[in-house]
Amino acid sequence: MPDGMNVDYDGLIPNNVDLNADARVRKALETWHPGYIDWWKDMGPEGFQEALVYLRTAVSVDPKGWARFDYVRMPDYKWGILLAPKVEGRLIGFGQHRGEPAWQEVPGEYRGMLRRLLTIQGDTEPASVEQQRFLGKTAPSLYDMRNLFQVNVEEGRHLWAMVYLLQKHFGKDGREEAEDLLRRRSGNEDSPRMLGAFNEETPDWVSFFMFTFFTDRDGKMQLEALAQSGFDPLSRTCRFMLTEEAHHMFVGETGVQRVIERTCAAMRAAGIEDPSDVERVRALGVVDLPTLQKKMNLHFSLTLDLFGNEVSTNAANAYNSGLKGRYREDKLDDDHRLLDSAYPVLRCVDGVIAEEAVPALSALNMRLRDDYVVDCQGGVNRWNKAIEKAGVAFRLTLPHVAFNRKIGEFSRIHADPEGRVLPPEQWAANRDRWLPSTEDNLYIVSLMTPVDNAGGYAPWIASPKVGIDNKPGDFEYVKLWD
Ligand code: BYC
Ligand code: FE
Ligand code: FE
Repeated sequence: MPDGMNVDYDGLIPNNVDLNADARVRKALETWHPGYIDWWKDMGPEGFQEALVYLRTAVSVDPKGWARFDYVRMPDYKWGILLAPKVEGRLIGFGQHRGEPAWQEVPGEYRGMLRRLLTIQGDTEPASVEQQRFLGKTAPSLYDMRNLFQVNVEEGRHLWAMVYLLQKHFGKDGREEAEDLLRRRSGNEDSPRMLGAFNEETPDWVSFFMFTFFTDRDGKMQLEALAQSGFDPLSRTCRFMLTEEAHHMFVGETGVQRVIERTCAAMRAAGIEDPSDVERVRALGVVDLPTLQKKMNLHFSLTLDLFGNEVSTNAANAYNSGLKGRYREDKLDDDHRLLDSAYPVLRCVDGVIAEEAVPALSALNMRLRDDYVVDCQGGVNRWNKAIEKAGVAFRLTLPHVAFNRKIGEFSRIHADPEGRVLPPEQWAANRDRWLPSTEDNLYIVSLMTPVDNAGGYAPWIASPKVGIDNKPGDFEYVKLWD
């Protein structure tokens, strides 16, 4: 069997990294474990720690059969450390070390940079669990509740994945970072999570679906870039995380799709032709499409901030050193060094947005963001197909990248969703047309009454086409009392 295919599933920490033979790291992880469980009980899904949830657990890294479905109490979930199998003879694919054997240990000169990347990646995982911790109480069905908890436990596992790398490869510094990952809290004034979007609230299920569509997709892009890493343990870790990430985006995309289906069906049944007749649509108890667009504008723009500055020496250094590649670097056809090439970047000079060619190395955040926007657009097109199929005259559109930004070129200006630069008064006067207003949010929150009978769905969302693990429609995905 190739290295990494054997999973020790029965110990305290299931793993395929032979923890039994590594007493130092094993001890560090076992020492960290109780703090993690305390964090999970404190900051994980509120009110459901005793419920039996029909969860998928990773028990192998074989692409065809790694999942086991069973009822589990979340604190008993087996958070394992699973790396994709080692590829023998793997070479570094880009940057100044291109062609050298991939590193199994951290190169001394890159310690700081790598530790920072692992810490930022690790920080987002528990942050999202914290942001979503109250949503169980308003789940529109047991199916959706189960999907929420599945996402939550897997984000917990992603934290384990980064903590393993920190503790294995960074000694005392790594153990301190691992402690800090349990100490910071989403939205906390004194010790917030590291990146902006992870300190925002996820107050309702429409936000949850938008978050898993847009923000988990940033996770996918960043993990894809790190999966290219010349530091082989990071690459292998990210490759396995990506198999889980696919489900998170499925939850987001199908969640929004089901909202759309329900809204369009209700409009048709009531004979409402005009999607912008918000008052009449809301009287039906469904999510009007203009508000869905505003939620999308919010989550898309918040997530764009996670790509950092358009022009970044951090990104250039991470690439040049072979630590963080481009999206699907191994499928690209160029010199993989980027010393002489340029890349077009949208910049804002004297209040005018225009394209400018900059050295490709410093434009890597921008490039990853561009790839991200293309990936988002695919999902939006599928949503629009559903609207079209229902015969409703409305289209969802991604706002311009300059809209509502807090990081980078556009953080200094205001722009409308079409990318026109606006004076501050005009932005203020129109903000509520483009982003959810207090009233919009109150309306959405008013829809969030829980439905917890097996097979039942809240009236604002359609039922899914297929069950999880092919279960029938009335399957009890969460046993609240037993
Ligand atoms: N908020 O040179 P720049 C996921 C800071 S999501 C606050 O442009 P760089 C998930 C930056 O730190 C994926 N600060 O930065 C999804 C830097 O500060 P210092 C998470 C920000 O490094 C859903 C300074 O500004 N993974 O997995 O090129 C659920 C200069 O900026 C922000 C990663 O992000 C911000 N948004 O780019 C669960 C991968 N943006 O050092 C999970 C690892 C920038 O000068 N991270 N700053 O004090 C990275 O690759 C990069 O750090 C970033 C930033 C892309 C985030
Ligand atoms: Fe994650
Ligand atoms: Fe995720």
